[in-house]
Amino acid sequence: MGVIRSLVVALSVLCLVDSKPTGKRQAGGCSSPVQRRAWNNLSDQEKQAYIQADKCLQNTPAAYGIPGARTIWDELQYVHIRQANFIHGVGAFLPWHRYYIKLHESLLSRHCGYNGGNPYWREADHANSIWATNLWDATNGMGGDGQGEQRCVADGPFAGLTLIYNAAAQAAAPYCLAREFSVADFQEAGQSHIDECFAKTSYWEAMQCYGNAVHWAGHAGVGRVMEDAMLAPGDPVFFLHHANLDRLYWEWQRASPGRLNEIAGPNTPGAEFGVDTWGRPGPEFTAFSGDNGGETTLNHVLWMAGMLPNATISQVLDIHSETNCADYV
Ligand SMILES: [Cu+2]
Repeated sequence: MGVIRSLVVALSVLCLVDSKPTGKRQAGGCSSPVQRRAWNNLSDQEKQAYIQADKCLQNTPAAYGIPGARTIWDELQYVHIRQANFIHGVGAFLPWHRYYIKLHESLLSRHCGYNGGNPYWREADHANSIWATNLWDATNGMGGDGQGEQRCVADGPFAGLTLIYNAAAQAAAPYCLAREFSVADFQEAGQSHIDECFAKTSYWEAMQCYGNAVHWAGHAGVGRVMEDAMLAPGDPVFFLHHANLDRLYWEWQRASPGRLNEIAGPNTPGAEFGVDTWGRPGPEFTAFSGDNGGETTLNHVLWMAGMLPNATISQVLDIHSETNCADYV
Protein backbone atom coordinates (compact mmCIF):
# COMPACT_ATOMS: atom_id res chain seq x y z
CA MET A 1 0.00 0.00 0.00
CA GLY A 2 2.78 2.37 0.98
CA VAL A 3 4.60 1.54 -2.23
CA ILE A 4 1.50 2.18 -4.31
CA ARG A 5 0.85 5.46 -2.58
CA SER A 6 4.38 6.72 -3.15
CA LEU A 7 4.12 5.59 -6.76
CA VAL A 8 0.92 7.59 -7.14
CA VAL A 9 2.59 10.63 -5.60
CA ALA A 10 5.61 10.22 -7.89
CA LEU A 11 3.41 9.86 -10.95
CA SER A 12 1.28 12.84 -10.05
CA VAL A 13 4.45 14.92 -9.85
CA LEU A 14 5.64 13.58 -13.18
CA CYS A 15 2.28 14.14 -14.83
CA LEU A 16 1.82 17.82 -14.09
CA VAL A 17 1.99 18.74 -17.71
CA ASP A 18 1.83 22.00 -19.57
CA SER A 19 -1.68 22.48 -20.80
CA LYS A 20 -1.17 26.08 -21.88
CA PRO A 21 1.98 26.15 -23.96
CA THR A 22 3.61 29.31 -25.20
CA GLY A 23 3.24 29.83 -28.90
CA LYS A 24 0.01 28.98 -30.68
CA ARG A 25 0.03 25.34 -31.71
CA GLN A 26 -2.41 23.37 -33.74
CA ALA A 27 -2.78 19.67 -33.19
CA GLY A 28 0.36 17.98 -34.38
CA GLY A 29 2.29 21.06 -35.27
CA CYS A 30 3.68 24.46 -34.55
CA SER A 31 1.80 27.07 -36.54
CA SER A 32 2.98 30.20 -34.75
CA PRO A 33 6.37 29.86 -33.04
CA VAL A 34 7.06 32.03 -30.04
CA GLN A 35 9.54 34.77 -30.97
CA ARG A 36 12.78 34.89 -29.02
CA ARG A 37 14.34 38.30 -29.57
CA ALA A 38 17.58 40.01 -28.66
CA TRP A 39 17.36 41.92 -25.39
CA ASN A 40 18.54 45.09 -27.11
CA ASN A 41 15.66 44.92 -29.57
CA LEU A 42 12.97 44.85 -26.90
CA SER A 43 11.13 48.05 -25.98
CA ASP A 44 11.28 49.17 -22.36
CA GLN A 45 7.73 47.94 -21.98
CA GLU A 46 8.66 44.50 -23.31
CA LYS A 47 11.68 44.34 -21.03
CA GLN A 48 9.47 45.19 -18.07
CA ALA A 49 6.95 42.51 -18.98
CA TYR A 50 9.71 39.90 -19.00
CA ILE A 51 11.36 41.14 -15.80
CA GLN A 52 8.08 41.28 -13.94
CA ALA A 53 7.21 37.76 -15.08
CA ASP A 54 10.50 36.43 -13.68
CA LYS A 55 9.79 38.29 -10.44
CA CYS A 56 6.37 36.69 -10.44
CA LEU A 57 7.96 33.21 -10.55
CA GLN A 58 10.15 34.27 -7.62
CA ASN A 59 7.06 35.24 -5.64
CA THR A 60 4.76 32.37 -6.58
CA PRO A 61 4.58 29.54 -4.03
CA ALA A 62 6.15 26.25 -5.06
CA ALA A 63 3.69 24.07 -6.97
CA TYR A 64 5.53 20.96 -8.15
CA GLY A 65 6.30 19.09 -4.95
CA ILE A 66 10.06 19.69 -5.05
CA PRO A 67 11.40 19.04 -1.52
CA GLY A 68 12.06 22.25 0.41
CA ALA A 69 11.17 24.66 -2.40
CA ARG A 70 9.61 27.98 -1.37
CA THR A 71 8.80 29.27 -4.84
CA ILE A 72 8.57 28.16 -8.43
CA TRP A 73 11.90 29.91 -9.00
CA ASP A 74 13.44 27.55 -6.43
CA GLU A 75 11.90 24.58 -8.20
CA LEU A 76 13.23 25.74 -11.55
CA GLN A 77 16.75 25.99 -10.12
CA TYR A 78 16.41 22.57 -8.49
CA VAL A 79 15.74 20.85 -11.81
CA HIS A 80 19.18 21.93 -13.02
CA ILE A 81 21.09 21.16 -9.82
CA ARG A 82 19.58 17.74 -9.30
CA GLN A 83 20.93 16.38 -12.56
CA ALA A 84 23.90 18.68 -13.18
CA ASN A 85 26.20 15.72 -13.58
CA PHE A 86 24.01 14.31 -16.31
CA ILE A 87 23.52 17.39 -18.49
CA HIS A 88 26.99 18.95 -18.78
CA GLY A 89 29.90 17.56 -20.73
CA VAL A 90 27.55 14.99 -22.26
CA GLY A 91 25.72 14.48 -25.54
CA ALA A 92 22.49 15.88 -24.12
CA PHE A 93 24.06 19.17 -23.04
CA LEU A 94 22.66 21.38 -25.81
CA PRO A 95 19.26 19.65 -26.27
CA TRP A 96 18.69 19.52 -22.52
CA HIS A 97 19.35 23.25 -22.07
CA ARG A 98 17.11 23.93 -25.07
CA TYR A 99 14.24 22.16 -23.36
CA TYR A 100 15.06 23.92 -20.09
CA ILE A 101 14.50 27.27 -21.82
CA LYS A 102 11.13 25.95 -22.94
CA LEU A 103 10.41 25.01 -19.33
CA HIS A 104 11.18 28.58 -18.27
CA GLU A 105 8.91 29.97 -20.98
CA SER A 106 6.14 27.55 -20.05
CA LEU A 107 6.29 28.54 -16.38
CA LEU A 108 6.22 32.23 -17.29
CA SER A 109 3.10 31.58 -19.32
CA ARG A 110 1.36 29.16 -16.98
CA HIS A 111 1.86 31.06 -13.74
CA CYS A 112 2.54 34.65 -14.70
CA GLY A 113 0.64 35.34 -17.92
CA TYR A 114 3.78 36.09 -19.96
CA ASN A 115 3.34 34.60 -23.41
CA GLY A 116 6.34 36.13 -25.15
CA GLY A 117 9.58 34.37 -25.94
CA ASN A 118 12.60 34.02 -23.69
CA PRO A 119 14.85 36.86 -24.93
CA TYR A 120 18.53 36.29 -25.62
CA TRP A 121 21.66 38.23 -24.72
CA ARG A 122 23.73 38.75 -27.88
CA GLU A 123 26.99 38.59 -26.00
CA ALA A 124 29.41 38.79 -28.92
CA ASP A 125 28.25 42.37 -29.61
CA HIS A 126 30.18 43.63 -26.61
CA ALA A 127 32.59 40.83 -25.78
CA ASN A 128 35.31 43.42 -25.23
CA SER A 129 33.53 44.64 -22.14
CA ILE A 130 30.80 42.95 -20.16
CA TRP A 131 29.88 46.41 -18.91
CA ALA A 132 29.07 47.78 -22.36
CA THR A 133 25.41 46.78 -22.41
CA ASN A 134 22.17 48.18 -21.03
CA LEU A 135 21.34 44.68 -19.78
CA TRP A 136 22.56 45.77 -16.33
CA ASP A 137 20.21 48.73 -16.13
CA ALA A 138 18.58 49.01 -12.70
CA THR A 139 15.18 49.94 -14.14
CA ASN A 140 14.81 48.17 -17.47
CA GLY A 141 17.44 45.51 -16.97
CA MET A 142 18.78 42.79 -14.71
CA GLY A 143 20.48 45.07 -12.18
CA GLY A 144 24.27 45.20 -12.06
CA ASP A 145 27.34 43.69 -10.51
CA GLY A 146 27.40 42.41 -6.93
CA GLN A 147 28.44 44.69 -4.07
CA GLY A 148 30.51 44.26 -0.93
CA GLU A 149 32.17 41.17 0.40
CA GLN A 150 29.24 38.85 -0.34
CA ARG A 151 28.85 40.35 -3.80
CA CYS A 152 25.08 40.44 -3.41
CA VAL A 153 23.23 42.21 -6.22
CA ALA A 154 22.01 45.42 -4.60
CA ASP A 155 20.26 47.26 -7.42
CA GLY A 156 17.62 46.51 -10.00
CA PRO A 157 14.58 44.24 -9.92
CA PHE A 158 16.37 41.25 -8.41
CA ALA A 159 18.07 43.02 -5.49
CA GLY A 160 17.26 41.04 -2.37
CA LEU A 161 16.54 37.79 -4.22
CA THR A 162 17.58 34.79 -2.15
CA LEU A 163 18.13 31.18 -3.17
CA ILE A 164 18.18 28.09 -1.00
CA TYR A 165 19.41 25.07 -2.93
CA ASN A 166 23.00 23.99 -2.41
CA ALA A 167 25.10 21.96 -4.83
CA ALA A 168 23.66 18.76 -3.39
CA ALA A 169 20.15 19.93 -4.39
CA GLN A 170 19.14 20.25 -0.75
CA ALA A 171 17.28 23.22 0.67
CA ALA A 172 19.74 24.91 3.04
CA ALA A 173 20.46 28.36 4.46
CA PRO A 174 19.35 31.12 2.07
CA TYR A 175 22.09 32.88 0.11
CA CYS A 176 21.89 36.01 -1.98
CA LEU A 177 21.95 36.40 -5.74
CA ALA A 178 25.63 37.29 -6.14
CA ARG A 179 27.65 38.47 -9.14
CA GLU A 180 31.28 39.37 -9.73
CA PHE A 181 31.87 40.59 -13.25
CA SER A 182 35.06 39.60 -15.04
CA VAL A 183 35.95 41.53 -18.19
CA ALA A 184 38.73 39.05 -19.03
CA ASP A 185 36.52 35.95 -18.82
CA PHE A 186 33.73 37.54 -20.82
CA GLN A 187 36.01 38.21 -23.78
CA GLU A 188 35.68 34.52 -24.67
CA ALA A 189 32.19 35.37 -25.94
CA GLY A 190 33.78 37.01 -29.00
CA GLN A 191 32.84 36.31 -32.60
CA SER A 192 36.11 34.51 -33.39
CA HIS A 193 35.20 31.75 -30.92
CA ILE A 194 31.69 31.49 -32.40
CA ASP A 195 33.12 31.23 -35.91
CA GLU A 196 35.47 28.47 -34.79
CA CYS A 197 32.57 26.42 -33.40
CA PHE A 198 30.33 27.09 -36.41
CA ALA A 199 32.99 25.50 -38.63
CA LYS A 200 32.88 22.16 -36.80
CA THR A 201 31.38 19.41 -38.90
CA SER A 202 30.09 16.95 -36.28
CA TYR A 203 27.74 17.49 -33.36
CA TRP A 204 30.16 16.22 -30.75
CA GLU A 205 32.96 18.50 -31.95
CA ALA A 206 30.59 21.45 -32.19
CA MET A 207 29.07 20.78 -28.77
CA GLN A 208 32.49 20.63 -27.12
CA CYS A 209 33.48 23.84 -28.85
CA TYR A 210 30.33 25.81 -28.00
CA GLY A 211 30.41 24.28 -24.51
CA ASN A 212 33.84 25.71 -23.85
CA ALA A 213 34.66 29.36 -24.52
CA VAL A 214 31.32 30.57 -25.88
CA HIS A 215 29.31 28.96 -23.10
CA TRP A 216 31.71 29.59 -20.28
CA ALA A 217 32.19 33.29 -21.09
CA GLY A 218 28.70 34.25 -19.95
CA HIS A 219 28.93 32.17 -16.79
CA ALA A 220 32.39 33.29 -15.69
CA GLY A 221 31.91 36.83 -17.00
CA VAL A 222 28.91 37.40 -14.71
CA GLY A 223 30.48 35.37 -11.92
CA ARG A 224 29.41 33.96 -8.53
CA VAL A 225 25.99 32.27 -8.87
CA MET A 226 26.30 32.25 -12.66
CA GLU A 227 29.82 30.83 -12.42
CA ASP A 228 28.63 27.88 -10.36
CA ALA A 229 27.84 25.09 -12.81
CA MET A 230 25.10 23.76 -10.54
CA LEU A 231 23.48 26.88 -9.11
CA ALA A 232 23.66 29.12 -12.19
CA PRO A 233 19.93 29.22 -13.09
CA GLY A 234 19.28 31.03 -9.79
CA ASP A 235 20.43 34.18 -11.62
CA PRO A 236 17.79 35.36 -14.12
CA VAL A 237 20.63 36.23 -16.53
CA PHE A 238 21.12 32.48 -17.02
CA PHE A 239 18.10 32.23 -19.32
CA LEU A 240 19.24 35.13 -21.50
CA HIS A 241 22.69 33.59 -21.73
CA HIS A 242 21.49 30.09 -22.54
CA ALA A 243 18.96 31.33 -25.08
CA ASN A 244 21.89 32.93 -26.86
CA LEU A 245 23.85 29.68 -26.77
CA ASP A 246 20.80 27.82 -28.06
CA ARG A 247 20.44 30.35 -30.88
CA LEU A 248 24.06 29.74 -31.90
CA TYR A 249 23.48 25.97 -31.76
CA TRP A 250 20.39 26.43 -33.95
CA GLU A 251 22.45 28.40 -36.49
CA TRP A 252 24.93 25.55 -36.58
CA GLN A 253 22.12 23.01 -37.02
CA ARG A 254 20.53 24.95 -39.88
CA ALA A 255 23.79 24.99 -41.81
CA SER A 256 23.30 21.34 -42.82
CA PRO A 257 20.02 19.38 -43.03
CA GLY A 258 21.34 16.21 -41.40
CA ARG A 259 21.98 18.09 -38.19
CA LEU A 260 18.29 18.09 -37.29
CA ASN A 261 18.71 14.37 -36.64
CA GLU A 262 22.24 14.32 -35.27
CA ILE A 263 23.23 13.59 -31.70
CA ALA A 264 26.35 12.01 -30.21
CA GLY A 265 28.39 11.83 -27.06
CA PRO A 266 28.48 9.99 -23.75
CA ASN A 267 25.75 10.03 -21.10
CA THR A 268 28.12 10.72 -18.25
CA PRO A 269 30.80 13.39 -18.32
CA GLY A 270 34.54 12.85 -18.18
CA ALA A 271 36.61 13.76 -15.13
CA GLU A 272 37.18 17.30 -16.41
CA PHE A 273 33.51 17.99 -15.76
CA GLY A 274 33.76 17.03 -12.12
CA VAL A 275 32.37 13.54 -12.31
CA ASP A 276 34.12 12.68 -9.07
CA THR A 277 32.89 15.62 -7.05
CA TRP A 278 29.33 16.16 -8.28
CA GLY A 279 26.42 14.01 -7.25
CA ARG A 280 25.72 11.07 -9.47
CA PRO A 281 22.46 11.12 -11.42
CA GLY A 282 19.61 9.47 -9.54
CA PRO A 283 17.17 6.80 -10.71
CA GLU A 284 14.44 9.37 -11.40
CA PHE A 285 16.17 10.06 -14.70
CA THR A 286 18.66 7.26 -15.27
CA ALA A 287 15.69 4.90 -15.19
CA PHE A 288 14.22 6.83 -18.11
CA SER A 289 17.37 7.50 -20.08
CA GLY A 290 16.09 5.63 -23.12
CA ASP A 291 19.52 5.03 -24.62
CA ASN A 292 20.13 1.40 -23.80
CA GLY A 293 23.80 2.11 -23.19
CA GLY A 294 26.31 4.83 -22.42
CA GLU A 295 26.02 6.72 -25.71
CA THR A 296 23.46 9.48 -26.14
CA THR A 297 20.87 8.68 -28.79
CA LEU A 298 17.82 10.40 -30.27
CA ASN A 299 15.70 8.43 -27.77
CA HIS A 300 17.49 9.96 -24.80
CA VAL A 301 14.95 11.31 -22.32
CA LEU A 302 15.09 14.90 -21.10
CA TRP A 303 13.74 15.18 -17.56
CA MET A 304 12.28 18.38 -16.07
CA ALA A 305 11.22 16.95 -12.70
CA GLY A 306 7.63 16.73 -13.92
CA MET A 307 7.34 20.47 -14.53
CA LEU A 308 7.12 19.66 -18.24
CA PRO A 309 6.47 16.21 -19.68
CA ASN A 310 9.55 14.13 -20.38
CA ALA A 311 10.70 14.64 -23.96
CA THR A 312 13.18 12.81 -26.15
CA ILE A 313 16.10 14.52 -27.81
CA SER A 314 14.48 13.82 -31.18
CA GLN A 315 11.52 15.97 -30.10
CA VAL A 316 13.63 19.05 -29.47
CA LEU A 317 16.33 18.97 -32.16
CA ASP A 318 14.17 21.14 -34.42
CA ILE A 319 13.18 24.36 -32.66
CA HIS A 320 10.09 24.46 -34.90
CA SER A 321 8.93 21.12 -33.51
CA GLU A 322 5.67 20.98 -31.62
CA THR A 323 7.64 20.54 -28.39
CA ASN A 324 9.71 23.73 -28.85
CA CYS A 325 7.63 25.86 -31.21
CA ALA A 326 10.07 28.77 -31.06
CA ASP A 327 12.12 30.97 -33.33
CA TYR A 328 15.15 33.19 -32.85
CA VAL A 329 14.67 36.55 -34.52
CU1 LIG B 1 23.62 24.02 -17.19
